[in-house]
Amino acid sequence: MRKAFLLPILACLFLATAAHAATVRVTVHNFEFSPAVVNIQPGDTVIWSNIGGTHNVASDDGTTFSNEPTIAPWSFSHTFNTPGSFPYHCEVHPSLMQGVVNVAGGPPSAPTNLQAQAISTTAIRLTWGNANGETSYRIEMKTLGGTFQQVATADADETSADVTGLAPGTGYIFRVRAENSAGNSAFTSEVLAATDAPIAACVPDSTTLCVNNGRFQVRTHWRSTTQSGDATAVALDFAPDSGLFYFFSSTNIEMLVKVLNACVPALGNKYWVFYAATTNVELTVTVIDSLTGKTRVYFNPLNTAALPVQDTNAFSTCP
Ligand SMILES: [Cu+2]
Repeated sequence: MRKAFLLPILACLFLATAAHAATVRVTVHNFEFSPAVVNIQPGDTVIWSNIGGTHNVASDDGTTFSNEPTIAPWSFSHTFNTPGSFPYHCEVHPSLMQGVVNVAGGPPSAPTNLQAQAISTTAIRLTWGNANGETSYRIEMKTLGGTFQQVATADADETSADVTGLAPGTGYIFRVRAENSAGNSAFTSEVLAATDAPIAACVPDSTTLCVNNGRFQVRTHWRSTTQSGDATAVALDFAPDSGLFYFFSSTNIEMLVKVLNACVPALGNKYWVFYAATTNVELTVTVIDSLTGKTRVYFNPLNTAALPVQDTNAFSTCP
C-alpha cells in the first residue's frame, strides 16, 4: 500500500518541476546582450540568439558554459540547474559585451564598490552596488584597532545606509554583505571614513600641529603592545607646511607629516596629505581642515611596518 501511495506523489512532484521550467531568450547584436541581466529559477534555460556580427557567450568562470565565436546567425542554449550568479561575456568583445544570469535559490552575490562619506559630525553615509538575490544587507563597523560589529541593516535592493551616533572627527572602518535564507555573500572590501569635526581654529599645543598657514590640524595617537599615547608634536617654523612627531623620546623622531596646497587644476584642486613613519606600532593619524571640519584619518595596525602615505585626494576643500 505504501509504495502504491508514494509513486503518484513522486510523479506529481516531477510534473510540477518540469512544468515550472521556463525558457528565456537573449538577443546578441549591436555589441550587446539584450537583456544583459536575466533572473531565472533553477532548471530554466537561456537561449542566446546572435542576429548580427561575430560573437560568442562564455561564462566568466571559464567552465559553466561557452560556445565558439561564430558569425551570425546562431543560437546557443544552456540549462541552469545550480543556484548562483553567472556572469558571462563575449570573448571577441570582452570589454563591450557582458551579461549575467542570476539563478535563484542560492546565497546572494556580494554588494560591490562600497563607499563611505561623512554627512555630519556624527554620521557617515555608506553606498554600494546592488547585489543579486538578497533579502537584506548586514552593515558592520569597527573602530580603528577594534573588531567588527553589526550596526545597521538595509532592505533588499537598497544601496545606501546612514550610520549615526558616531563620535566627531573620528575614523571608522565599514563592510557590508548581502543575506538571504540560503546564506550570506562575501563581505565587500573594507572602507575607512571619518566623521566631520566641529569647525574651530587650529590651536597648536604639545600634541597638535597646525600646518599650511594653520589651516590643518594634525594629531597622532600611537599604541604598542604595552603603552599608548598621543604623539608629541614638533612644529617646524622654517617649514610651515610640515611637522614632526615623536612617541617615546624627543631624541627619537617617529614621523614626518605634511599637508600641501595643490589647489590648481593641473594638480587636481586638492589639499594633499603625505606622511612617513619609521615605526611598526599602531598609528592613528587625524588631519582636520579647520575651515570646513572635513577630517581624514589614516591607520597603521600594530606590529606592521608603517607604509608611507601619499594621499593626493585628501581634501576637496580648495581654496
Ligand atoms: Cu562580441
